[in-house]
Amino acid sequence: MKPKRSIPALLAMLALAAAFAVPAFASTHTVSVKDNFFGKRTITISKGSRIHWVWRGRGRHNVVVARGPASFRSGIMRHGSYSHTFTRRGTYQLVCTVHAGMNETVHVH
Ligand SMILES: [Cu+2]
Repeated sequence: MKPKRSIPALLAMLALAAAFAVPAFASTHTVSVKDNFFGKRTITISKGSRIHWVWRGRGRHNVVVARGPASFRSGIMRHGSYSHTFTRRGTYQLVCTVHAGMNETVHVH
């Protein structure tokens, strides 16, 4: 019979594993959509991570891939949120098609 590890020892091992693994962990990042800019102009995330855009302005905006390894597009909205999970590495140039110059760069590594 294998010896049982104590709970504290297991937790310590998990904490150690997490400390090393965190940069590669998929996670969710929230970005505000405001008038007329994205709350984060540049964001770097891990492959498999999700960005959750939350509309916090008064105007109508959308989130659209202008250039990138994959394309997606939210509706043009005044309220609400939109999410996308990035499953391909690379650089995504995102724009709001309603407002010239309203853009965001996402680096997925
Ligand atoms: Cu806009």
